[in-house]
Amino acid sequence: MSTQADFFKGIPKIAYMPSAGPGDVLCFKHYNAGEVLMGKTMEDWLRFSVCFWHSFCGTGVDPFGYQTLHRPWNEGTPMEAAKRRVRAAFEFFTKLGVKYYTFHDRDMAPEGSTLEESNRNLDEITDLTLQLQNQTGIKVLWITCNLFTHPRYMNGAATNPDVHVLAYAGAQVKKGLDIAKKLGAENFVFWGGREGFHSILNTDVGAELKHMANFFKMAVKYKEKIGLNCQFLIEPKPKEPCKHQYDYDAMSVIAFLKHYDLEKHFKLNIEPNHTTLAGHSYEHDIIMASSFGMLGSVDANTGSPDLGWDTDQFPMDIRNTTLVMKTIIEQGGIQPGGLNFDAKVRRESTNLEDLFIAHIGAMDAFARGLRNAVCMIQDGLLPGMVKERYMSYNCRLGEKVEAGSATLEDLEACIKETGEPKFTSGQQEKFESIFNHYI
Ligand code: XLS
Ligand code: NI
Ligand code: NI
Repeated sequence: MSTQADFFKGIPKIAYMPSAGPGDVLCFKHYNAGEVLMGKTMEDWLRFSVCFWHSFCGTGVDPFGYQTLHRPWNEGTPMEAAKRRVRAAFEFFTKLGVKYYTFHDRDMAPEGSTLEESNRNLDEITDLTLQLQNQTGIKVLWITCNLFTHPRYMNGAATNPDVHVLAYAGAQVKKGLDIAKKLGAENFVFWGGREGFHSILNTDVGAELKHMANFFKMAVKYKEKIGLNCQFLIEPKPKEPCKHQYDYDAMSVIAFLKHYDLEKHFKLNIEPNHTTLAGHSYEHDIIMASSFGMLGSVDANTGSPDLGWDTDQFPMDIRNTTLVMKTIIEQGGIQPGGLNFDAKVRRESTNLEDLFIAHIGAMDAFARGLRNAVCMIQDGLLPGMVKERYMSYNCRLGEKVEAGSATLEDLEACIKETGEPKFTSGQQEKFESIFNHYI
């Protein structure tokens, strides 16, 4: 259906062409939306989403250089440009064949000089997005509030030492939740942009953590009050912009949520580029969050392991996508979350076409990851080998350990009876060689 925009002239609706050659980059060679694998369509396993901020607001500015990406939609007054951006975005989503998008309140509509003006801007722009959503069937995967760009947030939002700043953040989140309801967002993300500290000398960490927890409780309360039916997500990140951010990684966030009795209201939105910044391997937080039943969504991107910051590159590495999809399949899917491309084309990738090529390449990388993981799971070889490693638990003592009813006396009795445990190879290289067969 037409979205009445024509910013991407000459780019057709992207089709699945499995036998296309290596130079054909404007088609999918692996992603076949309607194809069913293990009982679900590829589209439902992957639930791709395009992010608004990088792809439609990004200009290529970096700390060392000016704008390199001159987009035809960033023209006119701030409100005119906002409307053009929305139209360009819906044309892009439609041509790409992606059903979801994500945005921050402030990249959808410009901040005004008062809260009321910002809210009016957001109302006006989201009237247009709602209309385009209804026309195209494209939906909001998640909304988030930008609580880090405006100078008022320089010392944090919910963890700011000044309660007036916390209040401003709360007012902004209240409106964000109203907009989430208006647009039928399936999730709502909190990324703690400046929730953290640079120096312990000027920071009351205990107080800040409590303020942040109570801030989240207010959000839960308001969500319930307005009958907003969406999943709350926290996105961990260890550093940048703060030296130390409270939501360091999956385990820190899970511990925080459990400590403050918030865990039933939240899941995690894991961004692998943040995971690697925390010093873990790409798939680490995906598996940690999933193991606690807390993997809610993924910001599908990648960094450069040799760089210490969040480069938000498009994920193109098949090993990584295979490991992520393996976990997603094992937990039965990622709905109502999805794979959101919190990724930006390089500032040197200046063609409009590069925006399509980047998304198509990443979608194909995840489609391959999905196909690989399906083969791996259906073959049963690797899962069988893992199962075998834990076979010793199939005995009375093992069952008691699993059930939490064993005692130290039971363990001692077992060793007195059976003696020294025998050596068992972990066979890591065997596992790695077999894994390589599937990718
Ligand atoms: C920044 C984060 C951010 C969140 C949304 O590093 O990834 O983009 O996803 O605020
Ligand atoms: Ni992100
Ligand atoms: Ni990020």
